Amino acid sequence: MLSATEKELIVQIWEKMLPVAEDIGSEALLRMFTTFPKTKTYFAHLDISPSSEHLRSHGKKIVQALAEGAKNISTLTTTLAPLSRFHAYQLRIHPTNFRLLNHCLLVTLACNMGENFTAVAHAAVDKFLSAFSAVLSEKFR
Ligand code: HNI
Repeated sequence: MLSATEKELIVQIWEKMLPVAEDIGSEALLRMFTTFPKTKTYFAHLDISPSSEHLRSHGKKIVQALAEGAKNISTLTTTLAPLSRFHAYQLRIHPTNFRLLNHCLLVTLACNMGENFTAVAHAAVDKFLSAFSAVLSEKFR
């Protein structure tokens, strides 16, 4: 579980990412599509080419959702309930895919935060993304 220090760090990191949400989110998605091409099947209805409007706007939504979740870590299950139902029932996203995006989000943060992406930040973000994804994928059957 996240310590109080880790929770504070998570909020700071995602607040810092908000002004560049499109860049961070789209880079993580592009990494996911390139490294794990099967994930593209869920986005067949969108133009996910590098720097496309769809890719950038979707990437922004992901970072904004994470930043919002970071501020409400103790109530993720309730705040994310609509998004969880959407991913499980409408989109039918298999839970394994969340680990793939989480990995790409970590790599993207590491590339963009440089020395500020310390081992402590790495561990805190990894725990947060795991908790976030567990809620998004828990309703999948
Ligand atoms: Ni996800 C839509 C956030 C993981 C495929 N996703 C969203 C939306 C948000 C979001 C926010 C927009 C909802 C809306 O418009 O009401 N997704 C997140 C977050 C994570 C995540 C925060 C994990 C950290 N999504 C995934 C994964 C996949 C995925 C792992 C598939 C590999 N998401 C989608 C698809 C959509 C989507 C597909 C719909 C896109 C569209 O606009 O049609």
